[in-house]
Amino acid sequence: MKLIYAIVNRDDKSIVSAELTKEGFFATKLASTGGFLKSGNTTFLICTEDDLVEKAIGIIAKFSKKRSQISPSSLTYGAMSIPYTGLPMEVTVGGATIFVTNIEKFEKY
Ligand code: 2BA
Repeated sequence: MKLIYAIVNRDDKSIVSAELTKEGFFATKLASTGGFLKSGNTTFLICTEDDLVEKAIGIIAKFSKKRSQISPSSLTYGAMSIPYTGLPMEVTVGGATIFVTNIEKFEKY
């Protein structure tokens, strides 16, 4: 079995979730925050059989759009906001960032 971590833009989370469920995948959605843009995204955890991994990734890829976003012009350390030395820059985010790991044991009680 494999565990798929898929980080998707929050605007795509509903369609990705609906399509995964429609195709019979079990998924958990976690609210997450990108370290660079510091804006919210969604991380899906999907545990599935090895031979279904590519199908799940195909669904995620199909419904996760690429977007241009502007990087922040300041960085925040604790309560302090430090001016960023560079100008805000445009970055391309997504469609989805995906990691796949092996699962040693899977049980449900
Ligand atoms: P963020 O960290 O907010 O990054 C958003 C976008 O900013 C990235 O899009 C990339 O285009 C750019 N970016 C990130 N770090 C950068 C850096 N050090 N220098 C220049 N540009 C940078 P994506 O690559 O599509 O990543 C989307 C989100 O996926 C990330 O949001 C983060 O939450 C996650 N992610 C991406 N790569 C990761 C990794 N290797 N490990 C863990 N999470 C990752």
